[in-house]
Amino acid sequence: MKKNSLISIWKNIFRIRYVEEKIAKEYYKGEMRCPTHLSIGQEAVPSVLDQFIQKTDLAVSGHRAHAHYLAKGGDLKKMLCEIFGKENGCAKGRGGSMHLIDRSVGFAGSTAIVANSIPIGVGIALAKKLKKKKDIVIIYFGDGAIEEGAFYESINFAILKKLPVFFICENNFYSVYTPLKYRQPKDRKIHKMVKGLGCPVFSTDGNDPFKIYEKISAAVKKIRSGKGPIFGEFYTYRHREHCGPNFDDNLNYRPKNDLKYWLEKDPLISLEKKIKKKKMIFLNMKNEKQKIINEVNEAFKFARKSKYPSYKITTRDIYAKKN
Ligand SMILES: Cc1ncc(C[n+]2csc(CCOP(=O)(O)OP(=O)(O)O)c2C)c(N)n1
Ligand SMILES: [Mg+2]
Repeated sequence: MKKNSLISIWKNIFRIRYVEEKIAKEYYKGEMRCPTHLSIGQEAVPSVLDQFIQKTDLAVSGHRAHAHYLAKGGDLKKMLCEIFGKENGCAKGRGGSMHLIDRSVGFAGSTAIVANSIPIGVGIALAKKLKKKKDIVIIYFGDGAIEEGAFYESINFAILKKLPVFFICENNFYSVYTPLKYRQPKDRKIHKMVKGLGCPVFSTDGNDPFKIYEKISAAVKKIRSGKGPIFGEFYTYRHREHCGPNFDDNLNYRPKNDLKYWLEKDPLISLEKKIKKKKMIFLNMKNEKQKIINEVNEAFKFARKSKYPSYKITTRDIYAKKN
């Protein structure tokens, strides 16, 4: 990995982490009124993917989308305004945390219904192919989405039509409180099951930027060459509760040892340790962090100052209206 890539990946991870920790810290104030699913612990995959994609490549995501949106180049101020329910938000403050969209940077949208954005992403890929574009489509989803019919219809179609789709499964082993062992047959490896459908697959440690870099680099190259979709399974772990700012391991639904293992593999802390040990980055990391902190603090101020959407805006684009 080149030094510039490493710097950019580290900055992405730190920036996403800082934004979300600040959301968590300030959530109690009651100004952010939407359900909010944090990606803390899961920042590495989108942070690395950013190295290989362009604005014209499109991404879609689900409920846990902050990291995906920011790493695709989504505007931080617009994201925070959206979470604060303000008119300057990327969906005019009408969607909240789970409905991020910024078409100017190729973030085609996130939705709250599990697996809902998978067929949308495949449809976009079909359009790209019909228009003979070289772009690819990234579809982010969790292990829970594998239990939805829409996933199978969509991937089948993408395989059949050789569509330029990168299916990215962030497997954090849980759907809310339920571990995989209560949801899928014992010992099933998701990527192996998907291979059986006829899709090229791989799996890797989703917290290790170096391993992710290697896998994503090869996958994106192959998808861009027109050989059809690839499915990547990335093992990772969320640090906090499924939805909201708190830690919930007092509920004992996750084995203590697993938690300890994954906290030690925290993508930010372990990357910084590696960087320092091998003296890989020679820039002043402290200064760089401060610049990011200032940018994020500024964006929070902007969101707080912004106004709520007008009645005209909140009632626009809706199906049901009173007479
Ligand atoms: C179709 C549908 N079923 C159930 C839900 C409720 N729900 C929201 S998030 C979630 C868990 C999804 O788990 P996963 O896809 O693994 O993503 P993670 O939260 O672990 O990132 C569930 C069941 C929903 N939003 N949509
Ligand atoms: Mg999950």
